[in-house]
Amino acid sequence: MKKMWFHALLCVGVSYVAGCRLLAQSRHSDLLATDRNDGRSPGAIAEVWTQISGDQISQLLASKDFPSKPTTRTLLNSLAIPRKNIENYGTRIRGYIHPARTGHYIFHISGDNESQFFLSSDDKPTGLSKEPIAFLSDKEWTSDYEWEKFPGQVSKPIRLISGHRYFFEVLHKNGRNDGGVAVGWQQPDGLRNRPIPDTYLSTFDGR
Ligand SMILES: [Ca+2]
Repeated sequence: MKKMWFHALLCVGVSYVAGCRLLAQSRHSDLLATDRNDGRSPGAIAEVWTQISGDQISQLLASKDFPSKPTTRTLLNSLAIPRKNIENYGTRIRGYIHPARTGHYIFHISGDNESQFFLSSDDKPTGLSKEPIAFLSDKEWTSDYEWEKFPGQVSKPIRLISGHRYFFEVLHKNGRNDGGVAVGWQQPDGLRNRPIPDTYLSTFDGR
């Protein structure tokens, strides 16, 4: 009987040490993610404005509280605002994208309702594309992470360079019922991250 208890305690002890190792490994991964972002904070900032009616982004932009007084500001760990059970809100997400490889990337957007993804040619807001490179109109909507329902959801291939960072902006407006927005990409080797995780994102440090 004593022997059984000894084995049981030994097993608990070994599991505890293994668990600590796993924890240490995951902390190490976090550090690597920070390194990839040049020491900057991983993630992207989502700003949400509530109590604005309509399906159109123009209705968010026309609000007296846009852009200076968002209702909430949240750090995202992936490029997604999952469907929320609230009506009549608008979203702006900004940050930098850090491609791990040089080559052509294809971006995808899902959303409900009008959703737009703008990408800069460099790390400045002034380099943002005039038109969204992937979008849903105010008459269109998808489920969460439904990426290929409408042609505008998929961008043309865009060449990005490893080691550079690119500023981006997502605009989104939900009218009636619930709705959210998300952005994913296909990397040059065909690997898809949908939505894009914070490993490839860092927060915007300007205004
Ligand atoms: Ca909706």
